[in-house]
Parts: sequence; C-alpha cells; structure tokens
Amino acid sequence: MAIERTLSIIKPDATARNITGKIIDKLESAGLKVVAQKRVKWSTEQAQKFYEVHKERPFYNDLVTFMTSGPIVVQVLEGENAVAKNREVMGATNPKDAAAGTIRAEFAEDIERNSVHGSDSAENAAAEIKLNFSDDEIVG
Ligand code: RTP
Ligand code: MG
Repeated sequence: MAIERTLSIIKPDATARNITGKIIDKLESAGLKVVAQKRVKWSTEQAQKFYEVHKERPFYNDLVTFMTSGPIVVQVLEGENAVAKNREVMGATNPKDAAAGTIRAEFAEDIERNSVHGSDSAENAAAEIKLNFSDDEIVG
C-alpha cells in the first residue's frame, strides 16, 4: 500500500484542556508518523479560507469563531493509507456516534468542539498541507 500524507489539526477545545499529548499518542499508536507540526493561532481570514468548502453550511460562522478562539496544533501525518487511517482513529464527527477508543469518543466535547480535524481525501490533504506548511517544514 502507498505511503500517504494527510493534514491533522488538534482543535482549540483540546489545546485548552492540555491534552495534545494524549491525542498525538493515539495518532502515533495507530502507526501515523508526525512529519511536521506547529502550534499557531489562526486569524479569521485563515479559518475562513481553510473551511471555504463549508461556506454555505449553517455551522460555518460558528466553526470559524471556534477555530480562532485559541491555539491549534497543525500537523502533517505520514503512513500507509494515512487519510483513511487518521479518519478511523478520529472517529465520527459527532462524539455520540464515535466508536469506542477513537479520539472523538474519548476527548470530544460535542459535534463542534470535537478535538481534531483530518483531511477527508488525498486530494484535499494535498491542498490543506500546502495551505499550512512549506516544503522545508515537512521532514519525512
Ligand atoms: P473535520 O473536517 O474537522 O475533520 O471534521 P469532519 O470531516 O468529521 O466534519 P465536517 O462535516 O467536515 O465538519 C467540519 C467541522 O465543523 C464542525 N461541525 N459543526 N454544529 C454542527 O452541526 C457541526 N457540524 C460540523 C465540526 O467541528 C466538524 O469537525
Ligand atoms: Mg471535514
């Protein structure tokens, strides 16, 4: 199977509770390797651009407010089948639906404050990585 890269974000609800290490442990335990990582705080413009695909969704404005409410940890994860594997470790968007043992089942507060983001396709992963990292910040 091909080695893939995906974009992961530890969201403000998780940085606020100081559980970034617990989340990274789950990712690494699943075989994903952190090949780039930085802690940043997004501007409204950055969050709007990142979530542009959701512009017409009813939760868009709340999501932008949430994602700019505190620091986030942006990461590039590498591994076999990384996009799907990361989505599997994250669990369903709504923690009520997330399988036991997943990050969202254990740590998410609700459907919005759900602790992590992960790219949903290889194509989106490439675009999201490009939006957040320069090539020399990624060390595989
Ligand atoms: P993500 O993009 O963060 O990895 O999550 P996802 O694919 O599981 O969910 P998506 O449908 O792409 O939604 C993006 C993020 O928007 C927030 N959300 N709020 N209030 C709501 O009904 C609602 N629905 C989604 C969540 O933070 C979700 O992760
Ligand atoms: Mg999504």
